[in-house]
Amino acid sequence: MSSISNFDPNSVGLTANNIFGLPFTQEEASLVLLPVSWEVTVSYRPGTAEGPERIFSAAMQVDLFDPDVENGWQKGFYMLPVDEEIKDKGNELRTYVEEVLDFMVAGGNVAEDAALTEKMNQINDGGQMLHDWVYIQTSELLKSGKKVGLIGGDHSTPLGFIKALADHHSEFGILQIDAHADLRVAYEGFTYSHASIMYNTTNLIPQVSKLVQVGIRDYCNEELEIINNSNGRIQTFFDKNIKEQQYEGATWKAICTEIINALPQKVYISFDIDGLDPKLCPNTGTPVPGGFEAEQIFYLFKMLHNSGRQIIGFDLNEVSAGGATEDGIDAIVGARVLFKLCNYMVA
Ligand SMILES: [Mn+2]
Repeated sequence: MSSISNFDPNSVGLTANNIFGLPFTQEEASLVLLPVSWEVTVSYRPGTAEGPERIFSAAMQVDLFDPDVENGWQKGFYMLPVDEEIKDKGNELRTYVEEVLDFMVAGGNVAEDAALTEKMNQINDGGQMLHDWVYIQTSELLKSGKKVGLIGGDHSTPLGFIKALADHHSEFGILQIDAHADLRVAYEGFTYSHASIMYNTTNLIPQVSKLVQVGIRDYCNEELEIINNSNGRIQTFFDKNIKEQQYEGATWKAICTEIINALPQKVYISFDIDGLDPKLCPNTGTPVPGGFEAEQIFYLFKMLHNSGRQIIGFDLNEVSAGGATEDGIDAIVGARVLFKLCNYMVA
């Protein structure tokens, strides 16, 4: 351990250090974070490609004492640098998506326009390229014995990571915190849309034996049918039902128990920041009223950990740069969510 011996956890976060101001190198860290600055298919408001860098910056202010997981940081967390080539490619394809969407909302049929059809193909090829890139990056990290977390970008980014985990775990569940079901089939014609991540995951990765969705409050008929026809593989705890149970006296603890009981022993957490109340993520791509306080989800994580379940990986996505200020509330909340996820991952 090079710099850990003279590291003072009570001091300010040194900018020369890595995430949370920690002094670990990639080799020393037990948990490595892969940033994926990609938001090609974001439908409404861009900004989440800057998420990893803004979270990194805001994470310097996070205090290292966590009463739930004391000294988790001592296991070593390290965030890889943002891959600028991937980011540039994403930004280029993003302009194509804007063209396609402008054409579509004006009533145009992309299939009848040769130039836009070509761009559509390039967008979908780009999604496949990203999926393969994430798979390779995370596979290498897992093979080198690291625990891995992924920071988006939009919600399309973790597909390759979940596929890499499926090479190591024959059966696991996904705990998805989200305002949206993300079960659309090629939303807006984009195979690897952020709104299709859980459709793609459950469709392409049979090792995912269970998908437990929490906080869902914006979804369409097609998605509801997929849930209802999944033979229990997809179990959704809708925001409305959770709130109504609480209005009628159910405790959050009882609801968390129900959520956790729906999950198998091994759990992957997919955390879309828009699952929280939009006051905590006002600049995210598609904010929806309702959702949770951050500490409600931290309590769910605590109960998940106490249940003896193993967290095998996580992603945090859709955290936006959030306007002109250096670190908006979006990134400040994102950094704290990330710290909890890291701590429970190594606990
Ligand atoms: Mn989502």
